[in-house]
Amino acid sequence: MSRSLSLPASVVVLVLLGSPLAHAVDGVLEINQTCAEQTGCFPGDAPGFPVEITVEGAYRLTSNLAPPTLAVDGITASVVVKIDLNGFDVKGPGTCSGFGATRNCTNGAGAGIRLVSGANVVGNGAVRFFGDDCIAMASGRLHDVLLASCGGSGVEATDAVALDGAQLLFNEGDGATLGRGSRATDVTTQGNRGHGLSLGASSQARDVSALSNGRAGIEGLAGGVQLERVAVDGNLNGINVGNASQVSHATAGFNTAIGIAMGAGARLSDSTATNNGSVGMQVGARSRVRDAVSNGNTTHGFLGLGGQIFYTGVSADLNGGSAIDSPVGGESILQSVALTGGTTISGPFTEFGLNSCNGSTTCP
Ligand SMILES: [Ca+2]
Repeated sequence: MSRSLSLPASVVVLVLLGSPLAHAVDGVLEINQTCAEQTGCFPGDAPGFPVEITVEGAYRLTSNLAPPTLAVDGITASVVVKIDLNGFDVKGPGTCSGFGATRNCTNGAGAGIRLVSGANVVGNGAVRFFGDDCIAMASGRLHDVLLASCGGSGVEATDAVALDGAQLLFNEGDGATLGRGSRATDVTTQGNRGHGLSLGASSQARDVSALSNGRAGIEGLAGGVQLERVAVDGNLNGINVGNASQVSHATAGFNTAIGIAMGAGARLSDSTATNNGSVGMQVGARSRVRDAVSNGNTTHGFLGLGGQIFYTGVSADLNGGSAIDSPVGGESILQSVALTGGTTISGPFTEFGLNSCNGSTTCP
C-alpha cells in the first residue's frame, strides 16, 4: 500500500516543471523571480533578465525581482501594458552614497522598468538601485510608487505622464523628468542629485514636497506650468519655472539660491519665501504678484527682471537687499504693500491704494 502514500513520479516531475512557470489569474499574467531566472515568465520571454513583455495586457508581480547585474533591465515592454507591482520591490544591485548635490550611485545600462510604448500603467510597489532610470517610459500613469537610489532618474518620461502618489528619493538624476502636459499629485521628492521634479511645458503639479535636491525642487523652464500647494525646502532653487506660469499656495524656505523664480507673465499668489540664500521671489516682466510674503532672504525680497509688474497685498521684511527691486523696463504698480527693511524699493513705481514703506504711507 505504500504506493498510495506517495505521488507517482510522473506527477512529481510535472509539478516541479510547472511550478516556476507563471500563469494567468483572471487574465493577469504573473511575473516572479523564479520564472524570470529559470523558464521565462510567458511566451516571448526567454529565461534570464530582463523579463520581456511582448503581448499587450495586464501583468502582476508575485515576488520581488532582483536582476543580477547593472547592465540589464528588470522588466522591458515593447507594447502597452498594465503592471501591478503588487507591493513588491524591483531591486537592482546598485549602491549609492551622498545626498542631494553629492548623491552618487553606481551607473549602468539597466533600468528597473523600461516601457517603450505609450499609455502604460504601473503602480503599487518599489523600484530601486538600478544603474539607469528606475522607470524609463514614454507616457501613461504611475501611481503609488517608491522610486529610489537609481543611477539615472526615478522616472524619465519623454511624454505626458500622470504621476499620482510617488516617493522619489535619492536618485543620481532627477526625482522625475516628465514630458509636456504631465500632471503630478501627492509627490514627495527628496535628496536627488538633479531636480526634484522636472516638468515639461503646460504641466501641472499640486501637493508636492521637494526637499534637499541638488538642483531645483521643481523645475519647468519650458513654461506654462501650474503649481499649487507645493513646499520646496533646502534645494538649490526652490521653484524655477518659465514664462506664463502660475504658482499658488507655495512655500519656499532655506533654498541655497532663489526661493521662487518665474519667467515673464507670471501669476504668483498666496505664497511665502523665507530664508533663501538669494532672492525670495523673482518674476519677469508683466507679472502679477498677489498676497505673497518674502522675509529673511539673503538678497531682495522681490526681484522683477522686467517692468510693468503688479504687486498687490505683498509684504517683505528682514531681507538683505531691497524689499522690492525692479530696476528695468517700465513702471511697476504697488497696491496695499507693506515693506520694511533697509531699502524698501528700488526702481520706478506707481502707487495706489494703501501702502506702507517703513511706516510711511508714501513709498520712495
Ligand atoms: Ca527574460
